[in-house]
Amino acid sequence: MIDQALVHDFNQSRIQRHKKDFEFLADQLDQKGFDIEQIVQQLAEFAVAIPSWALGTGGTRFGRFPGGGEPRSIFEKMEDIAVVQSLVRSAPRVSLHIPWDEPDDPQALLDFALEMHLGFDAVNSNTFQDQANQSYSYKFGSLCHTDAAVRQQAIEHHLHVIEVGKQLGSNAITVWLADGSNFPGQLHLRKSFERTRDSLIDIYSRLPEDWRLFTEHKPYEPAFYSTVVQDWGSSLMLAQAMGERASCLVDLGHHLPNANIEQIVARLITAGKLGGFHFNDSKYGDDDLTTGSIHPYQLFLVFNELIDAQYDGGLTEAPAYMIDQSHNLKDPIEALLQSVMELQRACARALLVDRALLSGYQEENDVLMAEMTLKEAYETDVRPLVREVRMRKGGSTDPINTFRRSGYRKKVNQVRTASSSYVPPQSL
Ligand code: PSV
Ligand code: MN
Repeated sequence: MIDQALVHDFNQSRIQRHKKDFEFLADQLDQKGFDIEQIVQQLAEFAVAIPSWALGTGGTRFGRFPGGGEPRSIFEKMEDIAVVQSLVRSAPRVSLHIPWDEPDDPQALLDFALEMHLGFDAVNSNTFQDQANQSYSYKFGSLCHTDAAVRQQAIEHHLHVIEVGKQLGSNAITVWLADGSNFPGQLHLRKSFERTRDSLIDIYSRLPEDWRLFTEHKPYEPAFYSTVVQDWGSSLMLAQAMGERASCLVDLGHHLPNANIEQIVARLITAGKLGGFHFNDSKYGDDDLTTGSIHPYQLFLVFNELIDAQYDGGLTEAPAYMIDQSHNLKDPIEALLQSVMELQRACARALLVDRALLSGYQEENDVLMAEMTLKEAYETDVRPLVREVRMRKGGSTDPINTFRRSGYRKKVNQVRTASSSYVPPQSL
């Protein structure tokens, strides 16, 4: 794992420079009426879950180019996640995909996680692929299927995922369905949605008291004509039909180009149904690019809605945050470090929006000054702030450099010798 002395020494080697930068920022913020200590405290609370499937090199349907030292088991994935956490200190939980990362012995996995100071976030079901030994195929859908026996099998899978999650101390399940059709006429649009709704109500009725259920929408892929849970409206209808503990999960990559995602976030907050996020980015149709790599301003605007609603009480419960990316070209650990750092920055910037000022400009319809107020926060160089937060929590001021210096990848490359045979699930 990462030697904490290395992290400490690395931070110390840059401490003078960092202190100067931090003091300069503190002074700048002070002049704007912000108490940097308060911002540090708020930012320190931000946490995002790491998905179990993001640690191996993903692939596209055209090929996969595996890197060295890929984790061969969920235990090795946990080790990699612990490395990420030890450097960024905002990634304390793991989100499992079942059956991709189903533990043979959940108690052993939980013990291992606790040893690594990790916990479990929302568990993810998988009815978008057929599994060995299952009786019916999901070729034509799962919870929406025309055949009640297939729906029942999918419902039971969800109950099983919840059962595994319970043993791991998780308290939420995310349901993403590939159900849909490729051709007009293939599916009855209303009936398929209604069957999905009824299946979900069935699952929800058996959800443990202290659990939440998130529905995740996606406009297309693998269904290319109609996806049953295609958009946030459909997702909201499902969450409302299920009940109070059901809400919607927004995957940033699951929108058609130019969709106003921050507005979708705002609408879901108003409906009291914003449950969680999957962070990533997208230029065209992919939903696996590194968070903030394409649309960093949009990421900031999403956080702006979240922080705004936290302040005015619109958001009573923190959404479940997770990174949902598949890494094809970058070292997965480095890409995750980069993503968490990007999220820390977006959150920091949103905390620096002068909300009283913004609200005043909005009331007066001063369009330009309202926009400039957002830009003022967005353009602040918050790097000293996020470095300080990471350092105070025991992490690194420069996670990627520290990771490279640690030689971790090289070490696991030698140990995980069977890595060439490892085949991670293909990215969806
Ligand atoms: C589907 O594209 C998705 O975003 C869902 O969250 C899946 O669970 C995840 O990707 C993994 O492929
Ligand atoms: Mn997702």
